[in-house]
Amino acid sequence: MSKNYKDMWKNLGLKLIPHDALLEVLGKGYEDIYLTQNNRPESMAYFNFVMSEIHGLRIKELLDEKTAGRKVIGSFCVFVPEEIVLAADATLIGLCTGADFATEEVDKLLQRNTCSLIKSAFGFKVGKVCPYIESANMIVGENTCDGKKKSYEILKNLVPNLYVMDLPQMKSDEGKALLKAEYLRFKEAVEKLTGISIDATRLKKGIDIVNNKRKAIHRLSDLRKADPSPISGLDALLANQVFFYDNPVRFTESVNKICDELKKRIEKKEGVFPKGTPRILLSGCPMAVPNWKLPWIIETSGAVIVGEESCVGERGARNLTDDSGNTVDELMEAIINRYFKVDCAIFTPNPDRLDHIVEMVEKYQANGVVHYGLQFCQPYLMESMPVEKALEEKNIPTLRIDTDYSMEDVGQLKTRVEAFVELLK
Ligand code: BJ8
Repeated sequence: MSKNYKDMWKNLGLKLIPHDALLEVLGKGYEDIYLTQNNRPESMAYFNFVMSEIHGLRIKELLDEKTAGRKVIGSFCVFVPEEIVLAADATLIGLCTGADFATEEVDKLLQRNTCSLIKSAFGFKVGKVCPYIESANMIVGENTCDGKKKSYEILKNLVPNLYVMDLPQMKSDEGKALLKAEYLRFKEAVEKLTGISIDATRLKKGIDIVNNKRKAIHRLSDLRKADPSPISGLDALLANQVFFYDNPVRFTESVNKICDELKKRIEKKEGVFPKGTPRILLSGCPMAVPNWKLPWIIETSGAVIVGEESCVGERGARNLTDDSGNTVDELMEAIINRYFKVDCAIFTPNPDRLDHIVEMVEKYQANGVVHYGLQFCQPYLMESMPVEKALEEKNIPTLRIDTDYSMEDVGQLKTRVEAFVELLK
């Protein structure tokens, strides 16, 4: 970290000793997993910097924005529309959900059989180690899976500013009407929070910024079709993770810079792994920073990840918002249409997700799929069996992994992944 931020963290109410311990573990994990990779694109240096400053400079920037009158909104889900937040000159950030913390205290609040992602959000809050949640003027919870939905009833006692967004469970006309009503209610809440009335010009600008960010990620994904792959799955995942934290305009520029470098690498037939390395599509639950366990196991077992069918990946970033409307109503309609296509496993039935997985296997020329389900995540674990069956009927080898954030099962997972990679060879 470039500066000493202890006063800033203290003022945010963080507990400095556990926070220092967290940063040390995070830094060490990053060093061991990321900095030991061979042939990384040089432009990934930007992401090394972002990670080294994730609790430092980025938080300072958010606090400076707040001093200048902007509001910060935290979220746990890709259904929270960033376009609306930006239209009100506010900033949207993803909240920390990628590591275990304060587990004993969390066990006093949540059932043991709650997924790691939800437990992590609580751990960072009760452990007082997340500067993002402490900086947020509003925290948006969403009624997606039962675990999240019910946990917000508990979280509202721990934070002063929880806003709960209801979400549909079916892709029906009624479902879409519910999403519309909720997005209009959210727009009003954001206007109230910021004191800014969102007009068509503002909304168009918000759409433009988010679309550009998505276009950069689409470009990155497209370059991963090459064999040899010009970037590791770990690095591409990192870019998808930072998508939720960074200043959106700066992020877009940085990803486009990586893409320029990758284009040159492809022309020179340069890659991170040799040509012909087995190619894997990762599918399932989202992986938030610093959840790198499974990708790291895969890429140290002789395979390369070429795509993520995940909310931290293509499920979250695909589809642009149509910006051709000229009124707030038309643009809001476009936002609703775009988000209604997100095929999260909370929807029933959810055939689009399976089609998307198959489409991604073909597009990125994957040799097999690793389905990642977090233990106790009913929606994705329930879907994993039909997904595996359908893929195998198409002769696409599939490995189902159920895991959590602990490192206890690394040896066992490595053995299973290595056997799967051998099969792909
Ligand atoms: S749109 S995937 S970001 S809800 S892992 S908490 S589902 S029990 S995260 Fe998600 Fe939005 Fe859907 Fe995407 Fe529940 Fe499963 Fe835990 Fe999960």
